[in-house]
Amino acid sequence: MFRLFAGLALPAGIAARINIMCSGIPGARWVEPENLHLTLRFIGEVDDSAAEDIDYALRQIADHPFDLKLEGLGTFGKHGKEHSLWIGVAPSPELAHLQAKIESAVVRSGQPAEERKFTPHVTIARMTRPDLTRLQHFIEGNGLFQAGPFRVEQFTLFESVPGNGGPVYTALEDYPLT
Ligand code: 2AM
Repeated sequence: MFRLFAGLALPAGIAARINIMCSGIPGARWVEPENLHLTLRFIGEVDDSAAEDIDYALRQIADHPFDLKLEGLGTFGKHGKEHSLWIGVAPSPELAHLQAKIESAVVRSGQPAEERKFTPHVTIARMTRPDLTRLQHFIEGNGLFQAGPFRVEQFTLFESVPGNGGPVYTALEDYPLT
């Protein structure tokens, strides 16, 4: 069985810049720079045969490279129970287009459709009952964060493997955009 998702890896320089920012919230579990990514489609647990079908479907996607910019910060979770801190993405019709193609391909391969709206983001920390004052300071201090634009020339099928320090993401296959 594999726990899969399709996404974008970040350029190492941008991941390093994000990593420098990642401190100052007690209890936050910061994502290691090599694990920073943007999820395009969470797939979940599948067996070997389904993984092959997904890989085949993703290989059929034809799309163009495009530029993408990261900007801003946000959280998921109700006020007081924020559980996820993320960097946002500047509006990108090209990213939405690629995401829609990936969604169709994954469904064509036999997986159930994703019901939730696509909210592009790069999770930088996971939190349990964060110190709200420190979280607020972090967001105010880093809210103008921007990175890129950088060129997106491929997307990737990742495997998520649980580890002691949080999940580790391994790239299984890259799909070039040409
Ligand atoms: P997150 O960054 O917002 O936590 C690998 O786990 C990736 O898939 C992560 O980027 C995670 O999003 C996303 N993910 C994990 N579980 C998910 C789920 N049940 N539904 C949608 N996305 C999920």
